Amino acid sequence: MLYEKPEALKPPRTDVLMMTPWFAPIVWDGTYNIDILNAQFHQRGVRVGITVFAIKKYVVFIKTFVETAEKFFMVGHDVNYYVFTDRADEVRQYNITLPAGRRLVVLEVPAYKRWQEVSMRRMEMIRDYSRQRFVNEVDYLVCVDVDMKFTDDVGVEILSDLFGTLHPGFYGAPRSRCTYERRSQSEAYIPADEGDFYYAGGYFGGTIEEVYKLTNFCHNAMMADKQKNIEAVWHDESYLNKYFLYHKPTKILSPEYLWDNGFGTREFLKRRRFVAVPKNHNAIRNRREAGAKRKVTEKFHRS
Ligand code: 4GW
Ligand code: MN
Repeated sequence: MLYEKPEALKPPRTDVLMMTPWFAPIVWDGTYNIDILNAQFHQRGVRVGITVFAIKKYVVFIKTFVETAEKFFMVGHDVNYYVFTDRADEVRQYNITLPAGRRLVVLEVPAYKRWQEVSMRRMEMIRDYSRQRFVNEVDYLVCVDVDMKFTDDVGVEILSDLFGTLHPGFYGAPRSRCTYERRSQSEAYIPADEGDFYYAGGYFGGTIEEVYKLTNFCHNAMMADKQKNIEAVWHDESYLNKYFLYHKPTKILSPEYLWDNGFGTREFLKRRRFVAVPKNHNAIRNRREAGAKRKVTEKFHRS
């Protein structure tokens, strides 16, 4: 394999942080050589699982999600799509044919009534299936939102023991602007003078072992809060941020991996790999809950 020699005195990017103070790489375009990484991961015969939840009306997102993933996600590697849904028949109707080495697995799960719970219970379900099933089938899990589409390559450069993603609304924010849970009664509490980055709830992953530990922590913390009649301000995302503060990720994905075109363009953003699909709030979301959810939509624009 031929490629340019890395230069110890010439960093490939000087406009962005490429490494955390705990030596976890931050993945930006131009900082890695995908050919080297593909060779390494192929040699190990890596198997990747990607989990998404399509509960209630969110089944409409599955088709675009899978179709665009087939173009851009882990091309050339073995991939299992794990689709958690309460509408298995509708998911199976899409009847997408996948090439060898790639499978779509439909997992039937209950639909919780409150949207906050639909979002938060993802942690419990990923935890339970990690122990029962994923551990036997894949090496890494990538856990993402479904209201998204792939528009550029997402490959093995994202894989690591434990990875999180910089939230596209907060990559440059000081601690005071990060929307961590600030009430000390909550298990998700982060004091004002702590916090590394603000991580997105809609994109994390790692080995099955590490994802198990993460989801188990988050679910248990949510249950403890439920007993105390408190729910963290940004739901599963708040508990995830708490976990990552004290269990530092071994790799961090830049906002290239989780973008919303509502933000326009940025000079540092060389690629947009995975972008939000605009939602018609009244049609897609539970009408009665739509008002409450408006708050969450603002999350993308709250900085
Ligand atoms: C308000 O009525 C709702 S419904 C807010 C979220 C809802 C929802 C979310 C749902 O009805 N079904 C569902 O499967 N989800 C899953 O949770 C889906 O995978 C979605 O991507 C994830 C997080 O919700 P979201 O994408 O709406 O959250 P944001 O606005 O932060 O991207
Ligand atoms: Mn989403």
